[in-house]
Amino acid sequence: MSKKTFYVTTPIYYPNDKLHIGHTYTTTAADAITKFKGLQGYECEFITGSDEHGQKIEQSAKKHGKEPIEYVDQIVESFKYLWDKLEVDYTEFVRTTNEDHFEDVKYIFKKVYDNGDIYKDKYQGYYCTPCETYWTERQLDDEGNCPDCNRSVEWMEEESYFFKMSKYEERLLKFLDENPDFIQPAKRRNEMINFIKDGLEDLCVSRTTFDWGIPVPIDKDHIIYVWFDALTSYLTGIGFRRDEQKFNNYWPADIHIVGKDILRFHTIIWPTILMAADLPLPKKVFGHGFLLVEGGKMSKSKGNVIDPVKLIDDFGVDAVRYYLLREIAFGTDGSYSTDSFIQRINSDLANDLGNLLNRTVAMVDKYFGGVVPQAKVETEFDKDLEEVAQSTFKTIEESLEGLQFSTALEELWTLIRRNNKYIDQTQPWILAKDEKKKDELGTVLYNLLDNLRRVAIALVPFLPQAPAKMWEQLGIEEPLESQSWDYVRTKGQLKVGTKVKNGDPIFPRIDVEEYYEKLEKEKKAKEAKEEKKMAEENYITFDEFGKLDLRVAEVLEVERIEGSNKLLKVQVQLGQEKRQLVAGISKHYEPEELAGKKVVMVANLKPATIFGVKSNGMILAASNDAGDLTVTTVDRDIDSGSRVK
Ligand code: ME8
Repeated sequence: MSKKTFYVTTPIYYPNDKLHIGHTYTTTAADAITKFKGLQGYECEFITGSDEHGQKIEQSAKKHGKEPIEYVDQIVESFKYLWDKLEVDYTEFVRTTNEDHFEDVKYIFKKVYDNGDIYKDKYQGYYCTPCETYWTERQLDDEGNCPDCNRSVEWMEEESYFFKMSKYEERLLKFLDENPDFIQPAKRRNEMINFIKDGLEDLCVSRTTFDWGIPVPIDKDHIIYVWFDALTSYLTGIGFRRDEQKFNNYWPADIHIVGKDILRFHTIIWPTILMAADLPLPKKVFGHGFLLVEGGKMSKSKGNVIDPVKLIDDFGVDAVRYYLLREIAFGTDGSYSTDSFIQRINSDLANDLGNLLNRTVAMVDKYFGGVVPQAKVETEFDKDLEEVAQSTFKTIEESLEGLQFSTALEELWTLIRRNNKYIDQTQPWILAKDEKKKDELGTVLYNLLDNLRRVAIALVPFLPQAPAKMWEQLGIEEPLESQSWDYVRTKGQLKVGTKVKNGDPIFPRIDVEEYYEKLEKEKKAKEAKEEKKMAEENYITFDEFGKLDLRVAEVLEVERIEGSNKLLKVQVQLGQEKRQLVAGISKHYEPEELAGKKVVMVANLKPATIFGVKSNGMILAASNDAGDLTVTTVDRDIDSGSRVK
């Protein structure tokens, strides 16, 4: 019998900045579905990576004074650090700068070329560098900007290679018709179909305006279009052309999970490239919704970008993953807010789940000396309890088939709450008072513990840490890793006689006010640190600048200082006051040239004696490297003594 396999991918993200909570959302979803399939006995491949070529990356590197590879190396490390913190178990991380990938991209390009589907022509169009996409005038938005990201575009003309995408229009429409589940969710499917029906144009698949990329195999002067390069990573990751068996086991991919922003690339460009390369198409592409922050788009300029590393540090990895998967229906946009985050964690994790575990284990300790009792009799509530469990697990299976993580978790919490209700219904503390009810008490506690066992396993795809903590408190000896979905569906797998271990609450409640106070403190500490850093970097603060007393002074008399070829003795009028100062400008000004000018001077410079002459102030002058010098005068006439700020 052939092995059951499952292959899922995330987009390979651009390493031009740190990843934020939006990227974390996609990867968490991919990890959860992989772990669920793993529980169901599938052998899984889960590929993520980094999309490292293109003009945008080249420009970012330049801005940071780095070579592209040096620049991306460092950012890719931050990606991997985040995935480790998120406890994401990808099986391969594909970097597009990796040699295998280079060869795969060149191979696919050559294959499509040899099949007669790539030709050379001249390209003209409006180019959006951040999106690495050409647009026609008709496609631009009302302001003449990129229709995808609304940033400005540049008119470009270049000789390019073109992929005959238009040739595949009919075939793609037929494929979409025959595979109605290919594009998920369904509402996006119609958008894509309409886009195709508007007419597919041939796609420009090479560039000559930058070097940072994979050269066209038949023409070194051209670089392969970054999307052609990036999409091929889905083949690289599973051993394309290097490990035939593995590739055949996993390709076509079961699902590409992407954001709605790049669905078009995955449901139009990618399938047509695969058709032209004689490769099977992926089974599904899911374009999920976007994560907004307090209702708006996340952006650096707004300063509302949520850093997942900070969130994990503050609340733990389970909380972050739970929130992302539970709060927003996969496929629709959703809004992150700190309030909703804390509320969700407190009510679901701390209250419902944490309390159920705590109360149950404490009662087993109290009434049975910590030893799992036998379920000898049945209570009147057991049948319903098990019915809820069965329907919960069935719904979880069905919802996860369609990547409906929030429904799956909502359903699991129905079961958790049903167990809490079971405690209220059976009232173990009353049963405990009556020796004749001991068996009934045993049944109640056994059922609760056994359901907690099932919940712990069912949570494995979603929460990386809590299931192990629950397992520990339940005292189960078999390793959690050895458990499968069958153990979730089957009741009564908990061994009687197991010794439970009462422990700390697995989800302590978060105090909202305390958290905001902590954020405020951190903000202040950060500001203080930045201020200190600025001072260290020779910035002066506004207050420091205010210490300078700059004034307009009128030059009254000037004479050379004997014995010096540089210095002039200058008398100035400073409002009501007369001052004498020494200026080192005699190589640039004749004394009579200066008299009568209104110049800017530092009036509160500590007095000094220079060449035996008292100097009380300093005239400002500008000079350049060539040695030219000019004193600073004022543009319009103004009283001497006026303050310069
Ligand atoms: O597009 N909400 O990379 P990218 C939800 N390199 N998801 C979000 C999000 C948000 N606010 N912001 C980003 C690229 N994402 C290409 C991919 S694949 C062959 C090449 C997620 O770094 C979402 O999955 O711009 C989106 O599609 C992806 O990050 C874009 O990542």
